Amino acid sequence: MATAGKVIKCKAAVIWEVGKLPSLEEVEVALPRTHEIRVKIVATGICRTDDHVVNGIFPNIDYPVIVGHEGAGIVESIGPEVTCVKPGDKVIPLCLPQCGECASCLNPKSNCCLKTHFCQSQNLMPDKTGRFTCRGKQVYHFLWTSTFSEYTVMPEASIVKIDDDAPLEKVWLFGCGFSTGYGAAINTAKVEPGSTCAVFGLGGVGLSVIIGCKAAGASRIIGVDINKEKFAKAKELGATECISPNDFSKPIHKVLVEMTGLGVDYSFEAIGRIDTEVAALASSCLGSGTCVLVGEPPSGSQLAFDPTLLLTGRKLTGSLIGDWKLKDALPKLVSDYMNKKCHPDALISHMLPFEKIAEGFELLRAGKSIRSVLLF
Ligand code: COD
Ligand code: ZN
Ligand code: ZN
Repeated sequence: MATAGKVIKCKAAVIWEVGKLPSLEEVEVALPRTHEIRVKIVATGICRTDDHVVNGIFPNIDYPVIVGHEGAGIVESIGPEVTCVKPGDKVIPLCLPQCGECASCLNPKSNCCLKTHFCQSQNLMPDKTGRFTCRGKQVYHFLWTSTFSEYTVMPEASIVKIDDDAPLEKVWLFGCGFSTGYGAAINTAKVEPGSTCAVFGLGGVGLSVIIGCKAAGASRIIGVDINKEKFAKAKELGATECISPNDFSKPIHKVLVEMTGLGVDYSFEAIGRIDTEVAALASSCLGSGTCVLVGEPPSGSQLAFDPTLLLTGRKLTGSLIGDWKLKDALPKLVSDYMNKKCHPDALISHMLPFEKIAEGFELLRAGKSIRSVLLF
């Protein structure tokens, strides 16, 4: 492409400091170095995690930063020794890397690559230098994706080629929200046909859990959210009932236990709060229930609960990006989408030009959107 080998000037949204919404800027994007790829982002969604960085509750972030981790685009150019993609390929950036070499990547039971931000910083490229500058200042990367920039750079561990015919304005959903929730149900919980499920939080991630529970054949799926405006979509996607904790004087876990006898077979927390994590655990069935934590509470949080909840046979586990090894899984998920085997499109509530990113954040904060997609 004509831009290959040159520094690119393009639009991006920069969070200059905690508490400030991403501001539209012109940034410079340097050339990709060895084992790096520069990508033209076509579409990117806004996830609550991006807002967590705005609010300073995501751990170990350096500011100014360009966030965005649900995106899809086209390879613009590649650095030396890149073999996994070529210019022109359609790709999805991976918010959870798969380096293919670390102990986790070599362990078939783990997707928690040791290059993820849980193990080391992803605020700069692996060689500890950045590719973004704005107004003469270095701007940091986020999760090696930074999809709120028209052009972005990522290492080979954080990118995967997808089907040439995939619609980029749709399949960005597989970069986080849909894969995270859907995988929590089918990979982590392994929901069984005829089972009962409760899903706490009916945002894009919780709704994707519902899609997964339904696909797995659950017979009863109870959505839990304080925002009743989320109920219609949850029911459209497979929830059989929806309840709001605000409608009951007793704790919500007691309501769920009464509704189901001994509690649900599978409960999921897709909010990222300590109190709802404990409520989800206490809602799961005595003797055999499984509770899956999907949301990540603010950094430094500690979970406290009565251990007899576990001694009496409940299992508590967590799910990171749906337990997928993303580089292996996403091409298949995208081809399932192309073959109409899964339908996350209903999660896209708003389509906006990239310049309206602030409106996208406002819709998320007001509880009016599920996923807003920003188009470059
Ligand atoms: N009780 C019930 N519902 C609640 C409560 C409450 N006390 N508080 C909020 N809710 C509801 C909101 O009304 C909303 O409908 C829903 O919970 C949350 O939805 P969103 O749209 O804000 O969030 P999502 O679906 O985009 O993301 C949720 C996550 C849990 C993934 C996110 O917040 C998170 O914890 N991210 C970090 C974990 C991670 O890394 N995940 C993968 C990459 S994002
Ligand atoms: Zn996300
Ligand atoms: Zn790895």
